[in-house]
Amino acid sequence: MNAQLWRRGLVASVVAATVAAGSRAAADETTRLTGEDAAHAALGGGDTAASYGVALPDLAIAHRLPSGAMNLWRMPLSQLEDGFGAPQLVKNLDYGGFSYDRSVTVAGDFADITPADDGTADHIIWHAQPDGGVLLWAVGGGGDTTPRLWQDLRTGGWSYANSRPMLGDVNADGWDDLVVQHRNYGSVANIWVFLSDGQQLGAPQLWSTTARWGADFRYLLADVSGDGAADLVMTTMATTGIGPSLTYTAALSNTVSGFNGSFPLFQGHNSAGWSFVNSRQVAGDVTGDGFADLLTIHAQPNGGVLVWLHQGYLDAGTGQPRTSPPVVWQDLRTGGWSFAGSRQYTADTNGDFIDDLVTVHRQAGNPGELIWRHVSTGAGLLAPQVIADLRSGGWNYSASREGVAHTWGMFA
Ligand SMILES: [Ca+2]
Ligand SMILES: [Ca+2]
Ligand SMILES: [Ca+2]
Ligand SMILES: [Ca+2]
Repeated sequence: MNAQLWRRGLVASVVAATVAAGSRAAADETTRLTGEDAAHAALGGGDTAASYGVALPDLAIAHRLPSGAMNLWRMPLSQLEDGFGAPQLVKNLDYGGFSYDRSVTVAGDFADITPADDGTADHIIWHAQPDGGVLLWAVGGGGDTTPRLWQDLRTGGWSYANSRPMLGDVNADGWDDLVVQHRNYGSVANIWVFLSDGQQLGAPQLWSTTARWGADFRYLLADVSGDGAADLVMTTMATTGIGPSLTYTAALSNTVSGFNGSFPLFQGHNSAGWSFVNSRQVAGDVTGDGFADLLTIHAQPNGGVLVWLHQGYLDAGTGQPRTSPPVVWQDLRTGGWSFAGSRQYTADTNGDFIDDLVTVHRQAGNPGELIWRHVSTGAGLLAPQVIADLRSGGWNYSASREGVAHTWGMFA
């Protein structure tokens, strides 16, 4: 069963469960999935046994401490869960040389990192070493959040400065995999994949030797082909004045060993206002049809932001991934929205299997931040709603970074 059908199956079963119960499931009726649940492995593969699964995403936050070390936090992003919108401290890393500025943190659903892992966000810490290499640490959820050293990449040519870790489930087994863009030479980059086996990440595998490196290229992972495996989407800027100024191109995961092909998804001309520099990209299935959509978060000349939808689909003739012509999905040109002062993510915040937009926004005259959700109806975004007010309590927009871990639970 492909992801599209699988997702429809999920929606149908949950609607039935909701009707049977007479109301939307309450927070105490959901439990987290871990690898011990047979349903977990089925989530990525489309087994109908997982039809009671529900997204219980976490916003995972790394926050800089005055010492230069960091705290790791998680905040439930689904209204179905207890603690919705309330940050919880996962681990204080003010020891052992952990450095906020010398690391990148990536949150996901990588593995049951310890026997006590409860299925909440896993944090991968990609940490610079004095020799220029990298140590890869893993922090699970639950009662044991002591970092585990998973990989020693201080030799073998690994460079912290020339690498960028990302995540995506590239083999559709339900576990997130670590995907690292690593500069090879000049503007040429390799893509390395550390596959999860549900317990840890395996040795790096070379999945592409034709990726790019440099300030004109950005990558994200999203399943644009609808087979459940995350594909590699490249955002580029034209280097000539007359070319398109914002271009999206996909290479598709073959689910085993590589990203193949080069499928154009979007070309935006600078004469129409499209800008690589003045935009950022997030992906998610905000229309609920099983295909990842791309959202362009675009700064506006007079301030504010427009959110553009590029709806994903497969060309009926070729079977190749496409996106529909972009449409404005939300107009945030007024109301104080700032491109430079915000960061965007996607997550299903209300358990309807449609990804919603999440914005972390800086506040004028306050070091803290507000966290908003923009619930998708599948046909548009509802007015933004504050889900966490972090203007007090020591939160600092400029000294924190975050990501969404797409973790799962089930209806009891
Ligand atoms: Ca995987
Ligand atoms: Ca795919
Ligand atoms: Ca979609
Ligand atoms: Ca939703």
